[in-house]
Amino acid sequence: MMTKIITKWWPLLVLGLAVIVVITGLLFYLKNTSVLDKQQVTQKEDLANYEIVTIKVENDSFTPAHIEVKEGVPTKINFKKMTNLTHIRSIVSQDLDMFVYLENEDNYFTVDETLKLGTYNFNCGMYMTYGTITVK
Ligand SMILES: [Cu+2]
Repeated sequence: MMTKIITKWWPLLVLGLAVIVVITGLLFYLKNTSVLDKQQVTQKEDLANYEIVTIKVENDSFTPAHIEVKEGVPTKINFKKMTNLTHIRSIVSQDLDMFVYLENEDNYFTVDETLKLGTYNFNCGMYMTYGTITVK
């Protein structure tokens, strides 16, 4: 009697198990996906409490090539890549101990708040294209 019932219902039982496995897999997938989303959000640049100064990186120039930042004011410089057709791949400054690889359209560099008054040089990494940052 018992074996008869099992024989009759086992295809449904297998189907039920398969559905449970698929749903569990789907939940796992969704959970991992949302974790990824969260990581992307936390990686977003924090701009809220900073003064933002934008320097456009063009074919072989910086616009403007000279900027001023205020002493003691939290500042980020956005080296904004205007075109992919530029030889400038990074921004380098020995004065500022700075290396910014131009990976995205917006590339932020946080200016050290304790920088002394003065003018600091930066270049394209090949000493071809120059710019300056003055702290005043
Ligand atoms: Cu260069």
